[in-house]
Amino acid sequence: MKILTFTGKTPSEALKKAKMEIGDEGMLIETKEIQKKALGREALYEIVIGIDEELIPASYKQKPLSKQQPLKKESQDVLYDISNAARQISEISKVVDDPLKEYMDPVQKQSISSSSHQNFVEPKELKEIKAEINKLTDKVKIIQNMFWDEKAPDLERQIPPEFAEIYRLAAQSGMNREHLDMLMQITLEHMPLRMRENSATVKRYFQTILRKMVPIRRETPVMPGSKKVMMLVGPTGVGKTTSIAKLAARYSFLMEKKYKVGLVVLDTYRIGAVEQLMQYARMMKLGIETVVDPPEFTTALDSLKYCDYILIDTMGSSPYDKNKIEKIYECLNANNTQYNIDVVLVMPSSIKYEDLKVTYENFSSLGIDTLMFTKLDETMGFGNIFSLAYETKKPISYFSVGQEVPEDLVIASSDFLVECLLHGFNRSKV
Ligand SMILES: Nc1nc2c(ncn2[C@@H]2O[C@H](COP(=O)(O)OP(=O)(O)OP(=O)(O)O)[C@@H](O)[C@H]2O)c(=O)[nH]1
Ligand SMILES: [Mg+2]
Repeated sequence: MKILTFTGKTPSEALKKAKMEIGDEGMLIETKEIQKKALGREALYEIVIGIDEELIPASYKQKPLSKQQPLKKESQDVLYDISNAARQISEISKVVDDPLKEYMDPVQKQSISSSSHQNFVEPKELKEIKAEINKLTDKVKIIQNMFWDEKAPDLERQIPPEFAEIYRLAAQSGMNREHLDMLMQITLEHMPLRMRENSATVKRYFQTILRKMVPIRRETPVMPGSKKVMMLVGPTGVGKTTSIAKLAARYSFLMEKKYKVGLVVLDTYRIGAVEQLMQYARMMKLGIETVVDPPEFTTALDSLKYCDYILIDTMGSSPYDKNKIEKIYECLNANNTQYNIDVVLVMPSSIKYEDLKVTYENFSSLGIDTLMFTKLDETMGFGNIFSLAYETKKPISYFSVGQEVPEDLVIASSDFLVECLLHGFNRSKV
């Protein structure tokens, strides 16, 4: 393989030069800023391309080595943890032929590979017409996106038109700007040259990166002889009690194995709150314990020791109400059983990223294990959810997508979240 370098005022300008000189066959290895923009001086970027020697067009004349830009060792102002990103990208590069293939079931994969082996040869003219139509469709999209009048961040000036659609979709999803720019930077730098041609392949690549970056806690059924204890905490009215009822129904009736489920209510200040869960417990014939003071917490857990799952409902607290959060903390502290309690922070997806972050910080003294997002049916943008999980590195365990018990509960998956983020919530895809 031959290593060639090209320079330009932006990475996309350098890329255009590369395409003009050596066509589309090269593989982008590195992009770096070799000269910072300063007063009266343009920035200068260098891209490094690897290409098989026999694919270099005869018309291409390589500059003598002395005239090429020196390769700098370190790149300044690194936006993100590059080693981490590179590891993820190298995983992604294994699936770049068709990033979606990774998520297909074996039957789908089989049918794709067997159909590709069939001897069907498309007539050349038809292929050309299809390619022209694809190019035209893409150009229309690019023109549409040029009318998008969002205030341009610095990075946007360097974004090639084919990336504009995905950038607009992600920006409108409520994703934190820094996260979006970082994701875009990774996509720009690591995407194989020949995938940059049209916005559909750019979108697929970006989706793959997003999927890899969402932390998800997979649901693992409780092992025989052990127990799962989950406590749902969060602001008032976010859907904790409703979610407990959905989870209780799921574990006791809806999984392959039927588990024994018990409920504990810490919310004893409001009669209504206890009554709400009591009704569900009666309907599903579940054991239920109420706790007024922290010392009763251990007794309540002990009396449900015959259960496989114990679900604990708590009083809703404003994220600023330190007293109520403190009360929950005292109960957790008073736990004298050997059970490990999974603390699930429940938050509505309908609030913006900054508010989710404040909520998370105020509840973090409870030692949050996973995140659960509710009311996905009441919002349009899902970038806030992605950003919170990405920023806090706390995995998402469940989504609640409506008021119906038990059906409006979704086991978290990165596929589902990325689909919501880019195309909105669609009940038929649940
Ligand atoms: N649209 C929609 N409504 C929901 C969802 N989850 C819960 N709700 C509704 O939100 C309201 C509050 O739900 P609760 O489960 O009582 O909320 P909570 O967090 O227990 O409230 P407090 O105990 O008062 O803190 C109810 O009307 C629920 O039906 C959801 O995913 N989507
Ligand atoms: Mg409640």
